[in-house]
Amino acid sequence: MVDLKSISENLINGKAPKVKELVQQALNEAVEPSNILKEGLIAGMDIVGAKFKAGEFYIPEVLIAARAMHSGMEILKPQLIKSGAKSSGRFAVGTVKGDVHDIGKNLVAMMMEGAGFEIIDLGTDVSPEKFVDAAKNKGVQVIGMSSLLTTTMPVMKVTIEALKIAGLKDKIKTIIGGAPVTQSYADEIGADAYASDAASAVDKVKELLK
Ligand code: B1M
Repeated sequence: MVDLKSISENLINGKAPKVKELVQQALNEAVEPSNILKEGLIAGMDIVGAKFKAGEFYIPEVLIAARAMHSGMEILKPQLIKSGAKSSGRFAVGTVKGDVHDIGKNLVAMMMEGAGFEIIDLGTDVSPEKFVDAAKNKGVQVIGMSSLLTTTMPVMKVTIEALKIAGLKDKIKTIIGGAPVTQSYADEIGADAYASDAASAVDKVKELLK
Protein backbone atom coordinates (compact mmCIF):
# COMPACT_ATOMS: atom_id res chain seq x y z
CA MET A 1 0.00 0.00 0.00
CA VAL A 2 1.44 3.39 -1.01
CA ASP A 3 2.07 5.79 1.85
CA LEU A 4 0.97 9.20 0.56
CA LYS A 5 3.80 10.71 2.59
CA SER A 6 6.28 9.00 0.27
CA ILE A 7 4.72 10.96 -2.62
CA SER A 8 5.33 14.20 -0.66
CA GLU A 9 8.90 13.19 0.18
CA ASN A 10 9.80 12.36 -3.41
CA LEU A 11 8.17 15.57 -4.59
CA ILE A 12 10.23 17.59 -2.10
CA ASN A 13 13.35 15.84 -3.43
CA GLY A 14 12.32 16.60 -7.01
CA LYS A 15 12.09 12.96 -8.07
CA ALA A 16 9.56 13.37 -10.89
CA PRO A 17 9.61 9.78 -12.23
CA LYS A 18 9.20 8.37 -8.71
CA VAL A 19 6.31 10.76 -7.98
CA LYS A 20 4.66 9.65 -11.21
CA GLU A 21 5.19 5.99 -10.35
CA LEU A 22 3.81 6.37 -6.80
CA VAL A 23 0.78 8.34 -7.96
CA GLN A 24 0.06 5.58 -10.48
CA GLN A 25 0.52 2.94 -7.79
CA ALA A 26 -1.87 4.77 -5.44
CA LEU A 27 -4.45 4.97 -8.23
CA ASN A 28 -4.01 1.27 -8.92
CA GLU A 29 -4.68 0.66 -5.23
CA ALA A 30 -7.93 2.66 -5.60
CA VAL A 31 -6.83 5.53 -3.35
CA GLU A 32 -9.25 8.45 -3.78
CA PRO A 33 -7.67 10.85 -6.38
CA SER A 34 -8.50 13.91 -4.24
CA ASN A 35 -6.63 12.34 -1.29
CA ILE A 36 -3.56 11.71 -3.46
CA LEU A 37 -3.73 15.35 -4.48
CA LYS A 38 -4.21 16.72 -0.97
CA GLU A 39 -2.10 14.43 1.18
CA GLY A 40 0.57 13.61 -1.40
CA LEU A 41 1.16 16.43 -3.87
CA ILE A 42 -0.20 19.54 -2.10
CA ALA A 43 1.28 18.48 1.26
CA GLY A 44 4.71 18.11 -0.39
CA MET A 45 4.50 21.47 -2.13
CA ASP A 46 3.54 23.15 1.16
CA ILE A 47 6.80 21.89 2.68
CA VAL A 48 8.74 23.09 -0.37
CA GLY A 49 7.21 26.53 0.22
CA ALA A 50 8.21 26.51 3.89
CA LYS A 51 11.78 25.45 3.04
CA PHE A 52 12.04 28.19 0.40
CA LYS A 53 10.82 30.73 2.94
CA ALA A 54 13.36 29.50 5.50
CA GLY A 55 16.20 29.80 2.99
CA GLU A 56 16.75 26.02 2.97
CA PHE A 57 15.65 25.76 -0.68
CA TYR A 58 16.63 28.00 -3.57
CA ILE A 59 14.70 28.66 -6.79
CA PRO A 60 16.20 25.72 -8.80
CA GLU A 61 15.15 23.22 -6.10
CA VAL A 62 11.68 24.76 -6.01
CA LEU A 63 11.41 24.49 -9.79
CA ILE A 64 12.50 20.85 -9.76
CA ALA A 65 9.91 20.10 -7.07
CA ALA A 66 7.27 21.95 -9.10
CA ARG A 67 8.17 19.76 -12.09
CA ALA A 68 7.73 16.66 -9.93
CA MET A 69 4.33 17.98 -8.85
CA HIS A 70 3.33 18.47 -12.49
CA SER A 71 4.43 14.92 -13.37
CA GLY A 72 2.10 13.54 -10.69
CA MET A 73 -0.68 15.88 -11.76
CA GLU A 74 -0.46 14.60 -15.34
CA ILE A 75 -1.60 11.16 -14.22
CA LEU A 76 -4.02 12.38 -11.60
CA LYS A 77 -5.87 14.90 -13.74
CA PRO A 78 -7.93 12.46 -15.86
CA GLN A 79 -8.93 10.58 -12.69
CA LEU A 80 -9.97 13.77 -10.90
CA ILE A 81 -12.04 14.72 -13.91
CA LYS A 82 -13.61 11.26 -14.05
CA SER A 83 -14.52 11.31 -10.36
CA GLY A 84 -16.24 14.71 -10.62
CA ALA A 85 -19.95 15.08 -11.06
CA LYS A 86 -21.20 16.51 -14.33
CA SER A 87 -22.29 20.13 -14.17
CA SER A 88 -22.49 23.02 -16.56
CA GLY A 89 -20.58 26.26 -16.62
CA ARG A 90 -17.60 27.82 -18.32
CA PHE A 91 -14.76 29.08 -16.15
CA ALA A 92 -11.85 31.18 -17.37
CA VAL A 93 -8.85 31.23 -15.10
CA GLY A 94 -5.46 32.87 -15.18
CA THR A 95 -2.60 34.17 -13.10
CA VAL A 96 -2.58 37.94 -13.28
CA LYS A 97 -0.16 40.12 -15.20
CA GLY A 98 3.37 40.21 -13.84
CA ASP A 99 2.99 36.86 -12.11
CA VAL A 100 4.20 33.49 -13.37
CA HIS A 101 3.20 31.27 -10.43
CA ASP A 102 0.87 28.69 -11.89
CA ILE A 103 0.78 25.66 -9.60
CA GLY A 104 -2.17 26.90 -7.51
CA LYS A 105 -3.95 28.23 -10.59
CA ASN A 106 -3.52 24.85 -12.30
CA LEU A 107 -4.90 23.11 -9.22
CA VAL A 108 -7.95 25.35 -9.28
CA ALA A 109 -8.42 24.65 -13.02
CA MET A 110 -8.00 20.94 -12.41
CA MET A 111 -10.47 20.79 -9.52
CA MET A 112 -12.97 22.87 -11.46
CA GLU A 113 -12.58 20.54 -14.42
CA GLY A 114 -13.02 17.67 -12.00
CA ALA A 115 -16.30 19.24 -10.93
CA GLY A 116 -17.47 19.19 -14.54
CA PHE A 117 -16.78 22.78 -15.57
CA GLU A 118 -15.43 23.70 -18.98
CA ILE A 119 -12.12 25.45 -18.45
CA ILE A 120 -10.53 28.23 -20.42
CA ASP A 121 -7.01 28.40 -19.09
CA LEU A 122 -5.61 31.82 -19.93
CA GLY A 123 -2.22 30.87 -18.51
CA THR A 124 0.05 33.19 -16.56
CA ASP A 125 0.92 36.89 -16.86
CA VAL A 126 -2.66 37.60 -17.97
CA SER A 127 -3.56 41.24 -18.62
CA PRO A 128 -6.90 42.80 -17.59
CA GLU A 129 -7.65 43.16 -21.33
CA LYS A 130 -7.25 39.43 -21.84
CA PHE A 131 -9.61 38.65 -18.94
CA VAL A 132 -12.15 41.11 -20.36
CA ASP A 133 -11.80 39.52 -23.80
CA ALA A 134 -12.53 36.09 -22.30
CA ALA A 135 -15.56 37.50 -20.47
CA LYS A 136 -16.84 39.14 -23.66
CA ASN A 137 -16.10 36.55 -26.30
CA LYS A 138 -15.69 33.13 -24.72
CA GLY A 139 -19.10 32.67 -23.12
CA VAL A 140 -17.74 32.32 -19.59
CA GLN A 141 -19.91 32.68 -16.48
CA VAL A 142 -17.04 33.05 -14.04
CA ILE A 143 -13.57 34.60 -14.20
CA GLY A 144 -10.95 33.31 -11.78
CA MET A 145 -7.80 35.23 -10.97
CA SER A 146 -4.79 33.93 -9.11
CA SER A 147 -1.97 36.01 -7.65
CA LEU A 148 0.97 34.87 -5.55
CA LEU A 149 2.75 38.18 -5.21
CA THR A 150 1.69 41.18 -3.16
CA THR A 151 3.00 43.28 -6.07
CA THR A 152 0.58 41.69 -8.57
CA MET A 153 -2.54 41.63 -6.39
CA PRO A 154 -3.57 45.14 -7.56
CA VAL A 155 -3.98 43.75 -11.10
CA MET A 156 -7.06 41.94 -9.77
CA LYS A 157 -8.56 45.28 -8.83
CA VAL A 158 -7.70 46.76 -12.23
CA THR A 159 -9.31 43.75 -13.94
CA ILE A 160 -12.53 44.12 -11.95
CA GLU A 161 -12.58 47.83 -12.84
CA ALA A 162 -12.06 46.90 -16.52
CA LEU A 163 -14.98 44.45 -16.34
CA LYS A 164 -17.13 47.25 -14.88
CA ILE A 165 -16.10 49.65 -17.67
CA ALA A 166 -16.92 46.97 -20.27
CA GLY A 167 -20.40 46.61 -18.68
CA LEU A 168 -19.71 42.99 -17.73
CA LYS A 169 -19.33 43.19 -13.96
CA ASP A 170 -22.98 42.32 -13.30
CA LYS A 171 -23.08 39.55 -15.89
CA ILE A 172 -19.86 37.74 -15.05
CA LYS A 173 -18.90 36.54 -11.58
CA THR A 174 -15.35 36.88 -10.31
CA ILE A 175 -13.40 34.77 -7.85
CA ILE A 176 -9.90 35.46 -6.61
CA GLY A 177 -7.28 33.50 -4.72
CA GLY A 178 -3.60 32.91 -4.11
CA ALA A 179 -1.39 32.86 -1.02
CA PRO A 180 -1.40 36.61 -0.19
CA VAL A 181 -5.07 37.14 -1.12
CA THR A 182 -7.73 37.40 1.59
CA GLN A 183 -11.50 37.66 1.91
CA SER A 184 -11.13 41.27 3.04
CA TYR A 185 -9.11 42.08 -0.09
CA ALA A 186 -11.86 40.45 -2.19
CA ASP A 187 -14.45 42.61 -0.40
CA GLU A 188 -12.33 45.72 -0.88
CA ILE A 189 -11.96 45.29 -4.66
CA GLY A 190 -15.51 44.02 -5.27
CA ALA A 191 -14.69 40.43 -6.24
CA ASP A 192 -17.73 38.17 -5.93
CA ALA A 193 -15.83 35.46 -4.07
CA TYR A 194 -12.55 34.46 -2.49
CA ALA A 195 -11.25 30.93 -1.94
CA SER A 196 -8.28 29.90 0.13
CA ASP A 197 -7.74 26.64 -1.74
CA ALA A 198 -8.69 24.85 -4.93
CA ALA A 199 -11.33 22.65 -3.33
CA SER A 200 -13.20 25.57 -1.79
CA ALA A 201 -12.90 27.47 -5.10
CA VAL A 202 -15.15 24.79 -6.59
CA ASP A 203 -17.72 25.22 -3.80
CA LYS A 204 -17.62 29.01 -4.08
CA VAL A 205 -18.11 28.97 -7.86
CA LYS A 206 -21.01 26.54 -7.55
CA GLU A 207 -22.50 28.87 -4.94
CA LEU A 208 -22.06 31.88 -7.26
CA LEU A 209 -23.90 30.13 -10.07
CA LYS A 210 -26.88 29.03 -7.94
CO1 B1M B 1 7.78 32.42 -5.93
N1 B1M B 1 7.25 33.52 -4.42
N2 B1M B 1 8.69 33.94 -6.73
N3 B1M B 1 8.32 31.17 -7.30
N4 B1M B 1 7.12 31.04 -4.82
C1 B1M B 1 6.38 32.91 -3.43
C2 B1M B 1 4.93 33.16 -3.77
C3 B1M B 1 6.84 33.65 -2.09
C4 B1M B 1 5.76 33.71 -1.01
C5 B1M B 1 8.13 32.98 -1.56
C6 B1M B 1 8.70 33.67 -0.33
O1 B1M B 1 9.35 34.66 -0.46
N5 B1M B 1 8.47 33.13 0.83
C7 B1M B 1 7.24 35.06 -2.64
C8 B1M B 1 6.13 36.11 -2.70
C9 B1M B 1 6.26 37.17 -1.64
C10 B1M B 1 5.10 38.10 -1.72
O2 B1M B 1 4.89 38.78 -2.67
N6 B1M B 1 4.31 38.09 -0.68
C11 B1M B 1 7.77 34.70 -4.03
C12 B1M B 1 8.65 35.49 -4.78
C13 B1M B 1 9.18 36.75 -4.11
C14 B1M B 1 9.04 35.15 -6.11
C15 B1M B 1 9.97 35.94 -7.03
C16 B1M B 1 9.78 37.46 -7.05
C17 B1M B 1 11.39 35.51 -6.63
C18 B1M B 1 12.50 36.24 -7.35
O3 B1M B 1 12.64 36.12 -8.54
N7 B1M B 1 13.23 36.97 -6.54
C19 B1M B 1 9.65 35.32 -8.42
C20 B1M B 1 8.50 36.08 -9.12
C21 B1M B 1 8.28 35.61 -10.53
C22 B1M B 1 7.00 36.22 -11.11
O4 B1M B 1 5.93 35.68 -10.91
N8 B1M B 1 7.10 37.35 -11.77
C23 B1M B 1 9.21 33.94 -8.00
C24 B1M B 1 9.38 32.82 -8.80
C25 B1M B 1 9.01 31.54 -8.45
C26 B1M B 1 9.33 30.30 -9.28
C27 B1M B 1 9.27 30.54 -10.78
C28 B1M B 1 10.72 29.84 -8.89
C29 B1M B 1 8.29 29.25 -8.71
C30 B1M B 1 6.96 29.22 -9.51
C31 B1M B 1 6.85 27.98 -10.38
C32 B1M B 1 5.48 27.85 -10.95
O5 B1M B 1 4.47 28.25 -10.39
N9 B1M B 1 5.42 27.27 -12.13
C33 B1M B 1 7.98 29.85 -7.34
C34 B1M B 1 7.36 29.12 -6.30
C35 B1M B 1 7.10 27.66 -6.55
C36 B1M B 1 7.01 29.74 -5.06
C37 B1M B 1 6.50 29.07 -3.75
C38 B1M B 1 7.71 28.41 -3.10
C39 B1M B 1 5.43 28.06 -3.89
C40 B1M B 1 4.20 28.55 -4.63
C41 B1M B 1 3.32 27.37 -4.91
O6 B1M B 1 3.29 26.86 -6.00
N10 B1M B 1 2.64 26.89 -3.85
C42 B1M B 1 5.97 30.32 -2.94
C43 B1M B 1 6.12 30.18 -1.43
C44 B1M B 1 4.82 29.78 -0.77
O7 B1M B 1 3.74 29.89 -1.30
N11 B1M B 1 4.94 29.36 0.43
C45 B1M B 1 6.60 31.45 -3.64
C46 B1M B 1 1.81 25.70 -3.93
C47 B1M B 1 0.45 26.11 -4.49
C48 B1M B 1 -0.43 24.86 -4.49
O8 B1M B 1 -0.11 27.08 -3.62
O9 B1M B 1 -0.31 28.88 -5.43
O10 B1M B 1 -0.83 29.40 -2.99
P1 B1M B 1 -0.81 28.46 -4.11
O11 B1M B 1 -2.31 27.98 -4.39
C49 B1M B 1 -3.16 27.57 -3.35
C50 B1M B 1 -4.04 28.69 -2.80
O12 B1M B 1 -3.41 29.93 -2.73
C51 B1M B 1 -5.25 28.65 -3.70
O13 B1M B 1 -5.35 27.28 -4.09
C52 B1M B 1 -4.12 26.59 -3.96
C53 B1M B 1 -4.27 25.40 -3.00
O14 B1M B 1 -5.28 24.55 -3.32
N12 B1M B 1 -5.32 29.46 -4.90
C54 B1M B 1 -6.51 29.88 -5.38
C55 B1M B 1 -4.36 29.85 -5.76
N13 B1M B 1 -4.89 30.53 -6.77
C56 B1M B 1 -6.22 30.55 -6.57
C57 B1M B 1 -7.24 31.11 -7.34
C58 B1M B 1 -8.54 30.95 -6.88
C59 B1M B 1 -8.81 30.31 -5.68
C60 B1M B 1 -7.80 29.75 -4.91
O15 B1M B 1 -9.59 31.43 -7.54
C61 B1M B 1 -9.43 31.80 -8.89
